[in-house]
Amino acid sequence: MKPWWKDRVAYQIYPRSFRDSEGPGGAPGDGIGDIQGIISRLDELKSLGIGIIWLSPVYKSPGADNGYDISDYYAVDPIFGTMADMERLFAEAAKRDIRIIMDMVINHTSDEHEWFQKSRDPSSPYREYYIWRPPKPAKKPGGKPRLPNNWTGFFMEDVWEYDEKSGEYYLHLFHKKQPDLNYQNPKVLEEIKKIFRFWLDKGAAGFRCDVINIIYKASLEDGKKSLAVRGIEHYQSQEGNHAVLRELRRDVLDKYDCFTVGETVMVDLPEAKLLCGESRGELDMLFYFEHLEIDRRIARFIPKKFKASKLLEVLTKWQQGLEWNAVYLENHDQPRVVSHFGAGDDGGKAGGYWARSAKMLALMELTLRGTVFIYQGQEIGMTNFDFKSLDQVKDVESHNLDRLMKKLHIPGPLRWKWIKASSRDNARTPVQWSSGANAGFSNSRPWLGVNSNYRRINYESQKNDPASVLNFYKKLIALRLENECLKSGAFVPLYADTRLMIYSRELEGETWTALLNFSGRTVKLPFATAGVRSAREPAVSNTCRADLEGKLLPWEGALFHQTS
Ligand code: ISL
Repeated sequence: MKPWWKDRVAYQIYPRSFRDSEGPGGAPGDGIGDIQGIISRLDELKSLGIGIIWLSPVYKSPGADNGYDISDYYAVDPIFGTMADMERLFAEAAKRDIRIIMDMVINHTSDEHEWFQKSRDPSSPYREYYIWRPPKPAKKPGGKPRLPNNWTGFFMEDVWEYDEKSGEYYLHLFHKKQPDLNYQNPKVLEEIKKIFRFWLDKGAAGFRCDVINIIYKASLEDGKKSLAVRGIEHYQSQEGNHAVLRELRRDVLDKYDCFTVGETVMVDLPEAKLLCGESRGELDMLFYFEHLEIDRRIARFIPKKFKASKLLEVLTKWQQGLEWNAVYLENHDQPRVVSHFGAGDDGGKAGGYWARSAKMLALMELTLRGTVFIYQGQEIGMTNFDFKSLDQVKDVESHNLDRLMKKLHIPGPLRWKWIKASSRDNARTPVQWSSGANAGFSNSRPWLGVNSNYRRINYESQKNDPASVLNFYKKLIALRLENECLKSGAFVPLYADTRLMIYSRELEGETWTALLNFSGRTVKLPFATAGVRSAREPAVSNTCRADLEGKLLPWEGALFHQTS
């Protein structure tokens, strides 16, 4: 039987920026989104057609990495609400037939987690929960002791932090307040199983598993010289990592009606097949990054030229290569897609292309094969932040990147350009609900600046406009939900060049053909595809042109339907 999660569209909530509820009696909120705020917007998600919520972390956390540093997996952080609020959220979502998956961060905990605090004592049974090592002896007698190995981390920091109390270093692949757990110790996995069960029993329908392909450190030997994350060959998708995933599935997940989607860093297709092949019993699907990195160097940091042909090549590889895809264009770590692959904010100019390009990208995402994930604000075409200086940016990664670039003597304007293109705060500005104060996100000053375009780009103004980005998403989601071919039909690439992309989806004599222009120029169609030839008018179009006349207008997207 086809699992339920293949028949729904998912929506990611980054709670801090989704919606801040008011204090009692309308008193000012704290400017940080919360669980009550999510509950107050469930009807909007339902009307969009959402059937699954991926909830970014709401657990107790000191917030060094906005909740991806968990200090208590069994408690809700007071900034988001209480456990009773969480229970209400599960219940209210269930009433609307929306299932919630929790974000599970198990590569590391917060350094304020009780396990870590105890593990700082070398004689504690918790010592082996983390990865502690003494310094390496100095190269020459009398020289300085060295770090335990030469690895570099994901946040452009050293991966070893010295702890006075222990007299040793601990490993942290991310922030120093995120020490890595030790999966060579079977006790750690037993703790994780308990945590998984706890949330499944509360009503979770599964998990989004943070950096799940790098949790098992097979060895701590020096890494090969490389620009990006040195040492990764010692922990990326090691056999021990696969074994952990299989054990979690066998002992916990298989006993519930749930699914997992892994966030898998630097993953390639062969590795992905091992992680989520249906017969392997590990993950159900995964988030890869290659399609978002086609116009970036060094992961997402340095921009390079976009080519639609490259995007189609990468999409084809993954669409055809995996049994089932997690389809996404945005998340809380990535730039807004309308700024990344689209025309960006056009300043509200007459004839501007912000809305048209946002719709074209919606058309692409909702006609790919797999379970689609939409990130909060994407459905109204939210754009990258418009901050003017680094002190408005909160993302720890952006600050570390700036420090590193300064060390490398990269000039200020270039540093700022790269931070603007890569900062994770692009996606983290508060959701623009209305043109009111603080974009209707909160009745007090938000924790992170609101994009100044909120008066033009907001939910309220799009809700009743049939031509809005929001209503285009709604229409496409509804179409997809009732059409098996759009969900699971074969993906067939037909044509691409620098600007243009054409592909079809095919199932049992039914064909949908998508034609997409990724540029601000009119482009000639190179040929009339079968689907286009026989269907007179597009079934969906972001320009409403009935006849394409052999060309696509700037940022135009059209979808043709054909049955034989
Ligand atoms: O962002 C990336 C690729 O463009 C990767 O470096 C990777 O996705 C990311 O650093 C890992 O992300 C996840 O784990 C981090 C957390 O800060 C992110 O928010 C989370 O999505 C550590 O828990």
